[in-house]
Amino acid sequence: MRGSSLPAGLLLACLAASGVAQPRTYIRCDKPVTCSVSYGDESVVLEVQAQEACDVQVWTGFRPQWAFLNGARAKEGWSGGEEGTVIVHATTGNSAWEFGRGAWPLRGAGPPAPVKVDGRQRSTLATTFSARRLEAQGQVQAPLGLYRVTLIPAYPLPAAAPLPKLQVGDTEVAEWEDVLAATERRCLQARSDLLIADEAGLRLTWPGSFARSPVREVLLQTVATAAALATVEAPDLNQPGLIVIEAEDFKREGGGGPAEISRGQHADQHGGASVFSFGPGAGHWLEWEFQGPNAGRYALYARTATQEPFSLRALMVDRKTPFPAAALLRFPGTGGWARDDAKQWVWTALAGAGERPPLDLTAGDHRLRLTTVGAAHLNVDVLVLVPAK
Ligand SMILES: [Ca+2]
Repeated sequence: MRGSSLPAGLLLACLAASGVAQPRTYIRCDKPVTCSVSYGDESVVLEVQAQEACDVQVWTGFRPQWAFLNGARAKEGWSGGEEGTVIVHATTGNSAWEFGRGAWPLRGAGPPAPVKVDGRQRSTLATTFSARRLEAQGQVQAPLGLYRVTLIPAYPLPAAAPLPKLQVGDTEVAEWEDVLAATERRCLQARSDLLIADEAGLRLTWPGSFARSPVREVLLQTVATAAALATVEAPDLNQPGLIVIEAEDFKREGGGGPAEISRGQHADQHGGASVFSFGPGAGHWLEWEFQGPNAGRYALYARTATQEPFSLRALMVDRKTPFPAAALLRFPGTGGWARDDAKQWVWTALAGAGERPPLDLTAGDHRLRLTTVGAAHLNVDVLVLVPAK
């Protein structure tokens, strides 16, 4: 429960707090003073702004077993008052008091939190504890890729405990899934995988007052690394059995946009048009439909252009990731947007080359989707499915 900030003056505060049946005197002082009080489960924080030395009586509801003044242990400067209250001997100026019971809470620098990437410790987060939260900060280096982020608590978390927020680069994780780790220890897993581009700052904020650090370790597990797609020769679009999907004929889009269709504003467009403004927002997706006349294995090629150093997309076929590397395809920078220079269009093989197997397709209707990962535009002219040898 958070109390109110009270104005200076002779102060007799009777706050009807939520969940408390009877109005109660929370703070009392016989001198002009400004106070605020907030209540945790086992602790009370009192902030005082006094124009002259005075005694402030505050309701705690328990006899304190420990006290902090401005973040340092305070054995003096306070005494027990009437039952369930404490009297603070406030000096002139600002002071922040904290009273609690149970184990002494951590304050100031605490034990660092290890960060592991695929099982190996790569860095630590420097932790600082205050009356209201744990904050931990650091950097981690990891190859450009998508990572699953898991927070392993140091001890079982009470069901009602507030959950942490973790900032990884520019992305904040505030939604966690409660999962059972291999060690049978319950842990928190970010609901969506995060992109890390070589190096990212990590910042963990966990509300609460802690007697010991709740963080055992932060785990990053590689979901997909972004191997660059090599440019390839243009496929022969006249060969039999090819399925040509014009990018501009996408059937659906979501997660951002809208994508724009260029009809003649770009160089050498196949089918007379191409897509631009695909991205830049993460999550923007385009979906195409096509018919596989024959069941079989197909390589997938794309003709794209981007002035960015690279542009990342996830590929899905029939709403599924066809192979792990499809979760992060790294389209190469082509030196421009191909507005005037047709050489800025390049072909890459999204499936059926390198570590990326061909797509196994049945005869009939299929959906193909590209989703923006990160934040870089990609111009797309045409996608082609070529029967794999
Ligand atoms: Ca086209």
